[in-house]
Amino acid sequence: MLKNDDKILPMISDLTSCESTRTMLEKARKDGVKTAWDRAVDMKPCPIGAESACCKMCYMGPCRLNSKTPYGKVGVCGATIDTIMARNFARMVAAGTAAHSDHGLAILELFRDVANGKISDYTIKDPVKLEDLCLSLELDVKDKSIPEMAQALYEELLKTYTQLHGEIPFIKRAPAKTVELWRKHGIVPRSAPKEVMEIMSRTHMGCDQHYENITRQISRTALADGWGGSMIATDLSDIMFGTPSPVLAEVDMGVLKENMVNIIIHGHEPNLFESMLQTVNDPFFIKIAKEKGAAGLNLVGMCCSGAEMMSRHGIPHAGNFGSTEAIMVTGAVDAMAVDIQCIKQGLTAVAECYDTPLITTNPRCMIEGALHIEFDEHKARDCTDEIVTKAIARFATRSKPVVIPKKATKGVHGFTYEYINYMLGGSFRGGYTPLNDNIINGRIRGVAGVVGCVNPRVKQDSAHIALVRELIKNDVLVLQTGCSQIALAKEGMLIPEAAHLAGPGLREVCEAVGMPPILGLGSCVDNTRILIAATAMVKAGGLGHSIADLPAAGAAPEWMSEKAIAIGQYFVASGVYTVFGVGFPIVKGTKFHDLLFDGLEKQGFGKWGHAVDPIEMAHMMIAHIDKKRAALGIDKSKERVLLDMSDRREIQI
Ligand code: SF4
Ligand code: MSK
Repeated sequence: MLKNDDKILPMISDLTSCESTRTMLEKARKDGVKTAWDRAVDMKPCPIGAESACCKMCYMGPCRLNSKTPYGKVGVCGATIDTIMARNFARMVAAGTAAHSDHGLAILELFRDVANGKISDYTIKDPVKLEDLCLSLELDVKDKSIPEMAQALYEELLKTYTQLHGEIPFIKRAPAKTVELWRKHGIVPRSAPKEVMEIMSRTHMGCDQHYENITRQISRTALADGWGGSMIATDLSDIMFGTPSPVLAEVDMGVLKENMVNIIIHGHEPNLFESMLQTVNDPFFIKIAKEKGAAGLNLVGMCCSGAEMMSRHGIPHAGNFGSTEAIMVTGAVDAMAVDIQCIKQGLTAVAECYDTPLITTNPRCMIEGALHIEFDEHKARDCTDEIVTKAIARFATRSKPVVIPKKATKGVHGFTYEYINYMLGGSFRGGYTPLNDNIINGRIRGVAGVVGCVNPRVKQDSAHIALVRELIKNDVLVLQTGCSQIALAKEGMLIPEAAHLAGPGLREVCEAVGMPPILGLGSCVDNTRILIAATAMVKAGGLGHSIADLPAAGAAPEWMSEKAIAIGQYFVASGVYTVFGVGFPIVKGTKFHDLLFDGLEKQGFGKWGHAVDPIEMAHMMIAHIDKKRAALGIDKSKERVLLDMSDRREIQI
């Protein structure tokens, strides 16, 4: 067991709003186990690094500039604060784009092998979406079989990874005016690897040293994420594993069961989880678990692959990124298997304390001290069967006391662009017109995407919850993904009954449709569902001609990852005002800051915003929504006019 140092530790109630995580952090302190929150106390953020005012692009430095007097000094090579910050920001966007695009490529290759029959464990579950996607890319589907359509789609989408010139395929799905803006600024992505490579090359010492030019490449790269790698990951996963539709699911640590073998999957790619679902439903393994005294096998998710599986299959979810160490303190986790992204190295030490096997499964993500059992989709069950065997063995020899928080909150998850289309218009008249109409008539003030991580520098979940409450109270419909969605799910707010917390207009719409005022759309890669929903709003008419015209805004109040910065930038480049909490890795008052927070909007894009206080953040977003409503001429509520018969005769149709 690790020992707590003799120092004053923060109150656990100040660390997290999640009751279960709080209970586990108290136990962790008693058990002498350290988590990210303890390490955050020990690790004061470097104030210069926090604002990207340092450069280590070459060994004449590293050079540290003073963020108090940002123009008082330059690097040894002469690089200014704007060059240094833009290069650092660019590399964050490149890393985030690479992460999502790599995930997308893995899904694309899986899709190819499912289509050509080399992988038989998965199938094409949503042929309607397959055909729709082909049509949206103007592919010829006439007389084509499902495998033929899949092959054509694969070949088209492969351009997202191979093309050196031209435009990535999914650009065809964006509103024409938005694409026109991208073309005008020369930022339509060619392919994800090309854009990431170019960022790395342009940010090398002595290359691109104009923050405005670097910013163009930042946007181009981020667009390759949102309209490229991430979108491929979402849409092909839907085609293979099923497009989600609303499903009731439980969220929080109470989904663990003391008398069952508890297996947690944590990460981002859905394929490991899909195969695990087959293993835990295999009568052979259920029988073995029972022979060892368990009531059965209990598969639960965490983080984003958990959010995806919850959306598709209603699989219980145990908590977001912040709780992945804390959950092992229950002593009830018989195996935690991980794939890629947002997997803390600190998990190994906690796993060791509770004799929980921590199993890495992906060759792109090994962790020193974890057991590696490689997952290969061509023989997927080899890996998942072995993980379950290890979990059963751990259950049979459980030696640590088991303490499971009781809380598990039911909520409705699994909304998608497709389901919203159906929900608002029905099977035959599906469409976004009813949503637009309710925005135009002012019942719904606007739409907000509240997404992203949790971060031990912020009281876990607190900013997400406060922000979303304030938005819906002000008649803003909220779309959610990732760890943010899980925060609100634990709070019990992803249910239609939460409409009573909404303003009168939003409440009326929610009650009429029977929907929650907060729609959960899945994992962080599924933010692309928001892009497509925004596009559908533009195309439905009445709210302008580009995404930038919509009364909409986005936020990531507790962000931490480079992926979050890439997502933020692709929303900004697509036309959305995007507000981040915690801190912002740019020095205020600099030219680069002015460009991101103001100049981009003047060019026709969205822009960045920053606030730590969630209520302030909500009102920044609402003010922006109101500004867009005014620009559309829908800011004045129309008076109800009562017409008599002579008035009616005057109306010309
Ligand atoms: Fe310093 Fe310039 Fe080298 Fe950066 S590239 S470390 S600013 S000398
Ligand atoms: S897992 S990127 S902490 S949302 Fe997608 Fe959560 Fe952020 Fe990771």
